[in-house]
Amino acid sequence: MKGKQERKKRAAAITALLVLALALSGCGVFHKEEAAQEGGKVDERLRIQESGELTVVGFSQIGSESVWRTANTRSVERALSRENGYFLLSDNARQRQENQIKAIRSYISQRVDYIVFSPIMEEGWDTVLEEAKQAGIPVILMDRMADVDESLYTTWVGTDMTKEGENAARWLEDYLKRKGREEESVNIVILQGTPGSSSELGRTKGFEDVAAAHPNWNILDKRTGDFTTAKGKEVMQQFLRRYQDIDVVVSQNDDMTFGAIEAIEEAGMRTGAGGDIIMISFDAVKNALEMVQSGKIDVDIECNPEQGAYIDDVIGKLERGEKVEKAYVVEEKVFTRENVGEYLDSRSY
Ligand code: GYE
Repeated sequence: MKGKQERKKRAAAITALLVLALALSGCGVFHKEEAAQEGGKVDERLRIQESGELTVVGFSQIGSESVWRTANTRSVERALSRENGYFLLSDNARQRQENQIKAIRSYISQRVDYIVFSPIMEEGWDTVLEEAKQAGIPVILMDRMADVDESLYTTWVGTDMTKEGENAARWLEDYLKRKGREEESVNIVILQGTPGSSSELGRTKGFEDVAAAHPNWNILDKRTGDFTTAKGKEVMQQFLRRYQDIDVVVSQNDDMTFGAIEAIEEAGMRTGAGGDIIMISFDAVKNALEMVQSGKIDVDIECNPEQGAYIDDVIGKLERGEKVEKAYVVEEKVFTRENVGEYLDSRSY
């Protein structure tokens, strides 16, 4: 992989280009102040790239749609800090794929050392990742996957979303059995995440694969709440209007769960232990774990957002010319009222 020497050579070429660009931008195209500010940032990056003292990483994050996402962004920022030897360029795509593609293109043109990004959905990345490959910039996928040829990325760090979906269904199997309800017919609705994202696809598939073995589990409906509280609430209201007898809500993240619980309570019902509707959630952020403890959420399938340290580790290996795996799967748990107590205090997000 790229060592400091090669980086320096590349930096010299970029300096020449940028001097030209800055000279052109000085020709009355930008306001003076903006140009000076931009110039300042560019100058700093250039100086860093030239000295080779820090590893320059371009990070494209999906957005800030959920508590999980914010924790994930922080984890990356913490791990790829200056003290750890990084110069981090970040972009928040506000849940739009075209913004992510734009950010990645800009990282390519800035000749960063690595691109780290979490693909909002699986499809649609071939062209831009081919461009990164042509430019010789290693791409590290984080959290969600891209449906592309393996040669278009160096490695992926994330969680096993299909297993998360399966774990949700296994918990339900077990729960119904314990309550002696395994023969009863059970009506289920699914609040899905962003359509076509790995988290939506995996969690839906994992759950449905297990559900297929239970002819008495009726999946009444599944619709997207886009991983947000507001949409989760809206979609839950639609479900409640349409279906009289919902037994189980499978909500593919905690933020949608918060919205769904509001909708259910406003309709005069209760979720969780002793309530009317069984509530299954994913992510396991602190607020949700508190609801597991108080009994409003029956089970929360953890998805671990602390992926920054893995990224730092992978980059370290690449910098030393060591081989990396094609995939790193982050470990996670399943939280119920029985075990949540021991984890709640240490939860930082
Ligand atoms: O569950 C959700 C977030 O891709 C695992 O994205 C991630 C999901 C997470 O917005 O809260």
